[in-house]
Amino acid sequence: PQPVRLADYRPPAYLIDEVFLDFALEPSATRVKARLSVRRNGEHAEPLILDGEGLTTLSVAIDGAPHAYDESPEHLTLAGLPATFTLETEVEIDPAANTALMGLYISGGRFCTQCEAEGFRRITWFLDRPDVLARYTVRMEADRSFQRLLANGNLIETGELPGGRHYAVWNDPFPKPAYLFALVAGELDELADQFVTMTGRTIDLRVYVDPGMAPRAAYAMDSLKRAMKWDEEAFGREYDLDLFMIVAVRDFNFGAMENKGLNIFNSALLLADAETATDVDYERIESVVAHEYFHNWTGDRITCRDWFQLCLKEGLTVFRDQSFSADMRGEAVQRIKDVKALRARQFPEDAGPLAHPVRPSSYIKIDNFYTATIYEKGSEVIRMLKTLLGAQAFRAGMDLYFERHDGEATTVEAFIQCFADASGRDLTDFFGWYEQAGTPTVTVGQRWDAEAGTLELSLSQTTAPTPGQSAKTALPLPFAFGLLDEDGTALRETEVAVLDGAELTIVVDGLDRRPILSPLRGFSAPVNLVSDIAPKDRYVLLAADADLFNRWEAGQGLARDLILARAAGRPDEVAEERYAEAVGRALADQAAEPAFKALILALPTEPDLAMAMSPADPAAIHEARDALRARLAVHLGDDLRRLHTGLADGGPFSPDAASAGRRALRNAVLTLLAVDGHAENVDLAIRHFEIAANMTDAIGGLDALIELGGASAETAIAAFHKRWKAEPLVLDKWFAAQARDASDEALGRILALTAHPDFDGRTPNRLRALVSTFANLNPARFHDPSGDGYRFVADQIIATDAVNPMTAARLVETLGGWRRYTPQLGALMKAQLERIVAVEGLSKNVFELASKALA
Ligand code: DPP
Ligand code: ZN
Repeated sequence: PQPVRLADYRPPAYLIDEVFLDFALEPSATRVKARLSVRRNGEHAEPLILDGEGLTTLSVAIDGAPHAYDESPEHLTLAGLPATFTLETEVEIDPAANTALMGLYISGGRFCTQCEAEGFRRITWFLDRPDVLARYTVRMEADRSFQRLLANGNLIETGELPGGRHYAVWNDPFPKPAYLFALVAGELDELADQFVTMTGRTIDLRVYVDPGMAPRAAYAMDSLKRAMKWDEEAFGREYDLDLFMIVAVRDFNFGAMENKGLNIFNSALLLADAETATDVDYERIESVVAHEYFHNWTGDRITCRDWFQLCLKEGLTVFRDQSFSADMRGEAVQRIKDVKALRARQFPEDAGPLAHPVRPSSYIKIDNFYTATIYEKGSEVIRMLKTLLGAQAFRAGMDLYFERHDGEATTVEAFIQCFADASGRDLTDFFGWYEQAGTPTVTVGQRWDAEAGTLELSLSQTTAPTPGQSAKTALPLPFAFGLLDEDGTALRETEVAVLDGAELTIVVDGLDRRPILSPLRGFSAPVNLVSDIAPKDRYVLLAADADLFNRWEAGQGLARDLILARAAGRPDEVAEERYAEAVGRALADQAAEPAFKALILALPTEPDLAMAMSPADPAAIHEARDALRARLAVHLGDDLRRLHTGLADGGPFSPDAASAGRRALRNAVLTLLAVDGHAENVDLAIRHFEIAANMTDAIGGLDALIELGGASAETAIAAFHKRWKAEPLVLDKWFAAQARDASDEALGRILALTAHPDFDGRTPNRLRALVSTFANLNPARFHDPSGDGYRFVADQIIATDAVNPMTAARLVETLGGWRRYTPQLGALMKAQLERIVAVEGLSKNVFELASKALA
């Protein structure tokens, strides 16, 4: 397959201004008539080349008369065209057979669509590229059993038809690219509400869900209203249509999709109640509902010129949703969670064969670039921009962007130019963050001159080569830091220095005591930090840093060094005791929030540790990490059990951040105790599970019992299944809990779960619950020395590729880091990648990632 390159971008040869679509919906044979008002773009005699995939063409006419055309599997070519004309086509498609879940498909007996990135071409012949913006009118008819007929924009007309059929006509007044088209038809319950905007307009809000599920949409609706309000206050953005709809479907490749006026959600990210959803689910629902809503301005009103600009809408919208979540749930806790996610997913990507810039310059399948780099690192870049410019100039730049580019399909350059113009700053070097892949390493050295009372900080940065980019340049980055004394008293408040070259020296004077450096506060730049801060100083930071992120970071750094020393065969028991005592003090801190303490209590994850060990030995990491957990569990045992009891909450469930924080801490305590099979801990876990009044506690209990193993684990697994077998979203959690089982004997059982009658790999949620959870969150068993874990994931990739290439490709990255592991493991991983690329008829999606992972 040939890559597409940014350098080859050309404006479209034709533009489409108006689209009229008429759908005769039938599950296995849907007819789609399209009437397009087409206009030649400039003076030329080029043909019109339309995109299509899997379409059966029935007719083609120009201005009402049949017209000759050339048809290939992916293109329809028309020559000899006037400057403006109407093109009419009719095609037939088979939604029932659409297992790739791109284009028009059926989920749970309902028609729904997914068109980003290139799914619209599976519906009709079109210029399926984001820089072709058109106004859409959509008529659809179907059997009346497909009760609701929904599309983008405003409902214009509905009516009955003979033969038990009905129809609806929708019009979307805002020009949009085809990837934002959506259609839904089927039986759905409705949750209705309203929102009054800042200018006093009343917007009708509708959430559509499976029959009987409307009560579970309440939290999504509440999140939506808060997001609408927040976008007005934080960015001055008001909603534009009179109606905003969200539909939940079970089978979905993404988490959710921002189609204009008609967002479509994976039901896992929409439905919640106390019994069936965890606090983590609530948190994600809040942030994803906000994310898709925020796309209305950053994505829909202003869209991408081409798919290389994906971060223009995604990085920016993630930054917006993270800012929203910080305001809803607390800045420090949110920041820690965001950085944990960045390190878990983006740092390994940036350090491996699939590393790419935030704005890539070539791709084979754009579907493969919905990555942590585009999203999470893309957001970090915007965060740095805000830190560098200050909140006011940042807002001015955003305002200018909305004013200047509303209604356009634009580029990252144009976006950054708005900030340069609004602030008067030269952002040429900053643009390097979009073009250079790899995580910079920032090294900070200190020289303390007691006599002079000065601290000299020397900062330097380097970035290791990444595929296709051997030479790297230094990128400007904000380095926020503060100083404390040995008692934890602040000597200097946070200051932001700019490391805008390879090196920078900062001198702080007027210090009357030896300062302790609190570096990179709030994780002010997405870098790996290397510092010479001594453990005793890190304990001061852990206890007293005014920057809560750095308090957490100090604890993580201490734990990481202890675990890695153990993994290397050099355990330091005295230091481990000291760490356990410090964690005990942090837990006793009355001023700290439970949500924060829960984060303090969690040791660095195994994948995180693997990034810090070269070559990585997952078995040694797992064992060493458990040894430190055991030390904490034993050392703090009584305190932890008391805390567990004290945090028990008898009142009614509330998903608010404070209540969720208490549950998080109580479950973190249980997680820690589960490493120690002491009878008291087993009893505690059994009770925790049995009396759980919400899903957060039920899953916490189930995880703990599975880790403790034995008969009580079997009982819990069976009881959970019995109770929840009719609830697909909860059953996903049952699969995931078992996929996380790291015990030595677990592998056989996990692999056998694909044969369970409830396992269906065609449902992406179920597949991810088992296979992604296993590969990403169970490193001890995924990296089992037998290689069976790798083989299992490869089997699933190959099997899934035949039905849903996009979802299959998402699993390839789990094998991509093979060079970072011990030679024995690396060879086994590589062998599976080789097996994958050798498969005949492999999709472009999987081929691109697997072959790059091997290169
Ligand atoms: N639905 C995906 C997202 O919102 C792709 N746009 O990020
Ligand atoms: Zn998005």
